[in-house]
Amino acid sequence: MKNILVVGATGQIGSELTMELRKRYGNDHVVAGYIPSAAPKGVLRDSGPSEVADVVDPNMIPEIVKKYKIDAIYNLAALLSVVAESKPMLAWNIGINGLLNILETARQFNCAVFTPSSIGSFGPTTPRVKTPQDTIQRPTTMYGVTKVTTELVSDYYFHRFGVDTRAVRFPGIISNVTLPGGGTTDYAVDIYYSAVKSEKFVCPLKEGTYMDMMYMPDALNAAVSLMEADPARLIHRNAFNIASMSFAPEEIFAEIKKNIPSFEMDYDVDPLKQSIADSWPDSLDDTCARQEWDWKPQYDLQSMTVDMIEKLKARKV
Ligand code: AKB
Repeated sequence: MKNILVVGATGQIGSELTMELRKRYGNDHVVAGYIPSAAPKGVLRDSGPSEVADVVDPNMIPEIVKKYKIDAIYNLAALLSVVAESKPMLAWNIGINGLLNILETARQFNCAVFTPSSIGSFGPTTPRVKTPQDTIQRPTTMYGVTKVTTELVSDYYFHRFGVDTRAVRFPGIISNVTLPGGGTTDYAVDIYYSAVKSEKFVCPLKEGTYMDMMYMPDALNAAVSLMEADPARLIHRNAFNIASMSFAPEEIFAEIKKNIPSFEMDYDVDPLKQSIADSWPDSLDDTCARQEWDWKPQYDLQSMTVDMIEKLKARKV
């Protein structure tokens, strides 16, 4: 990868991924693509080039790719699971029509493409615990439908046209920089902000709701390591299960309480979020990622919690 375009560069993952890529490949080699309602600010804006890059406009992506001689695209444009349920047509348009614009550009200009899938690509008939890499994918949300389609279309472009598409299935991502918005796993970020602000946290999911989660540094490392991996070793492409921790609300609460003993939590279950969470696996089996490109996470619930609290306190959120 020499010149990289990040589409969705101001979102939760995009904002940190763009900075990580600039660190690894040089500031001028990583273009932050954004939509006008979410323009980059601060260090993200000042540290390298940025361009309006709306995936649903078929002309914009090829123009940027030509201008900057892009050879790899990280496509992070998507609506998250909860908001996609209220705007299913928009979720499809951004997730799939946008993806096709990216893949067609990649085919024309010979770019590699990373478009993440998610634990949301699974559904209630998927084996729930240690979900295998290759298994039933019949999601019941529009988000999940777009993610399964993303996996299929990305594999299609690889097999049919030789486009170097690769992806992981992200769990809930926990970060101390940019807040997520409209996801089912967002509570696992919000809970840290409440704890650090000495507020009682009201959890929208009930006790015993297990989902896979991951700390942002591991998520960024997964995306970049997979894109750097030796293609000869890849049996799978779109998309790899990755995992580092799985917990229920009472477990993350207990871990935070070890660090902030006065912290309190209540439950007020949101029926939509709960039904989405109930349709997703409790934990994924990431053996294939470990075997095919040496995936290995660094953080568990305990070390992530210490770091999150330290970083949020330092930022005086
Ligand atoms: C969501 O909750 O929608 C996302 C995801 C797990 O893909 N964080």
